Amino acid sequence: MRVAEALAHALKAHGAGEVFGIPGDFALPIFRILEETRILPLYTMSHEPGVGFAADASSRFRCELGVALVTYGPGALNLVNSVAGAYAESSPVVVVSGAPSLSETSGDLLLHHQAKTLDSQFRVFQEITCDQVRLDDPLRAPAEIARVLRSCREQSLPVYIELPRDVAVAECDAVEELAPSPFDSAAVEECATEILQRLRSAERPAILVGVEVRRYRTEERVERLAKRLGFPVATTFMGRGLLAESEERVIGTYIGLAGKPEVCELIEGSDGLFLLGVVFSDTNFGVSSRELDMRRAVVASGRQVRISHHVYPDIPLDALLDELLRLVEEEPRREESKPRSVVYPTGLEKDDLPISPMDIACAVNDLMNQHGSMPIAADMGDCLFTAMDIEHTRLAAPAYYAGMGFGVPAGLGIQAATGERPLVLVGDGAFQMTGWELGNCQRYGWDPIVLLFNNRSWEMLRVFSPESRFNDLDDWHFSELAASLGGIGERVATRRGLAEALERAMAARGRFVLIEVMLERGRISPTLERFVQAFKKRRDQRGRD
Ligand code: S1T
Ligand code: MG
Repeated sequence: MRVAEALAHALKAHGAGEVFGIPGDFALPIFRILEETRILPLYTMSHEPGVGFAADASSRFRCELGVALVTYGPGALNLVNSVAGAYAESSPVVVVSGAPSLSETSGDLLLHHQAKTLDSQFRVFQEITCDQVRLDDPLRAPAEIARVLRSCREQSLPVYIELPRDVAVAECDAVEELAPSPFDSAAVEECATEILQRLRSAERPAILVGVEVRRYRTEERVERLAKRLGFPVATTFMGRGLLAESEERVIGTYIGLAGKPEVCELIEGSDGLFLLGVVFSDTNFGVSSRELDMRRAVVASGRQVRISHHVYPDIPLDALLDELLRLVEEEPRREESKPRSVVYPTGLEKDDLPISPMDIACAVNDLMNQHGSMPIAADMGDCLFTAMDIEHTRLAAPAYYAGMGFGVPAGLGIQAATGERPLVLVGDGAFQMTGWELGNCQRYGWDPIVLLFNNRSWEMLRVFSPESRFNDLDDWHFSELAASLGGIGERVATRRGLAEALERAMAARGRFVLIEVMLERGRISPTLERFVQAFKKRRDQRGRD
């Protein structure tokens, strides 16, 4: 079999469900082989950042590898930001880049698409992936592919595969999947026992879950554990959407002072906090009112467990949860309390008043109560903070890396990966970056509902710098673009208009619906308001230190 074929089979065997990409001459053989063999469905998009975001969202939703296939040079380098975001937020994206043939690289001339040296691209990706390979020998290729794909899955981080165009069509053996990396089960047992002792001696134990819980497919196990122990669960900001399908065990999302006070109190007041799969970032923790009591906390993330002042290295999250469950399920069941979750707004007044971000959350809650929950992709901007008042449902968003442009292509990735119709939340600034990708919906029959928060502004920046005029944007009348991109567009400015447009959108299947929601500048969500206040307070505190 040809190397590109072996790679496609291996991607599929390791869990990839599809390939997103944009071709180029150095990648053409790989594209041709994919199209001809149909090993995995292939979706092309318009700009490589969108390819990366779609692959990232697919991996977040399916908890499997996402694949981005691009050409050498401008294609791959256009992907850098999306892959950096995937790295920051622990999303296992496989980057496959075409490359010049070995014979092409030996001449004196510079090759087209070459930046500084022929290795520049490899080195750039070394910085934002956990494992890399240049497949320049068909004999070694199967073992190298197996190694890199195992790293991607086990570390839940992006990897980079460079495939020269002549090697793509050379013959090689099939890829044999490697066995999982070994770990010490006695260490896992001791660690789990110690964790339970700690948590049980606490008066106010609580569990805080982060993205790794989903990446390692352990949501259901965490839910069982929390239920069995009777502990309340909150998600981090980045982990919003985790355990969305569990029976109301998640009480809400912890964002320090920016979040709901009851969640803040539960987490910051805990004397036995179990942080599971949590990434320590400023948006997750930077706005807390006081330090979390880390001396009494247990932190399981990045394949290690930290308890007070000691560390257990090499403890896979799934093995740890299996052991914890084995221990607690041996014991008699305890009376379990059901925590009360945050209450979300519903019952939007259908009047002619202007729309606030909170009204959008309310309208979406009404819609989902009526028609069932939808997966959500949110961009960076006030739309993400508004999502904190939308019922806890499956969500993909760049909550830590905070890169704009994720929302629309991520929505397409979700629909490709799950077949479900997604809801996309996006600001006008972010839509200017990647909104065009909606034009690809018609080819594949995708029909996301897009709620575009149009405040003609980079509003989130305005709150930090109210005096600046550079945050003003023009009114682009985005809804008028929808028809030429193959979708339906509506522009709404009243609460009645919004509720009715959403109902119409639900009824319209087969084409994307873009609802351009007009918002006055300065009208921001309560969560963003609190976030900004908390951030400013910390900044001022630091200034005094
Ligand atoms: N460029 C990219 C790719 N990502 C970013 N996060 C930024 C720049 C900086 C930035 C923000 S928030 C923001 C910018 C430009 C404004 C967003 O505007 P819009 O999408 O219209 O949403 P809203 O009006 O609700 O703010 C961050 C966080 O640094
Ligand atoms: Mg805006």
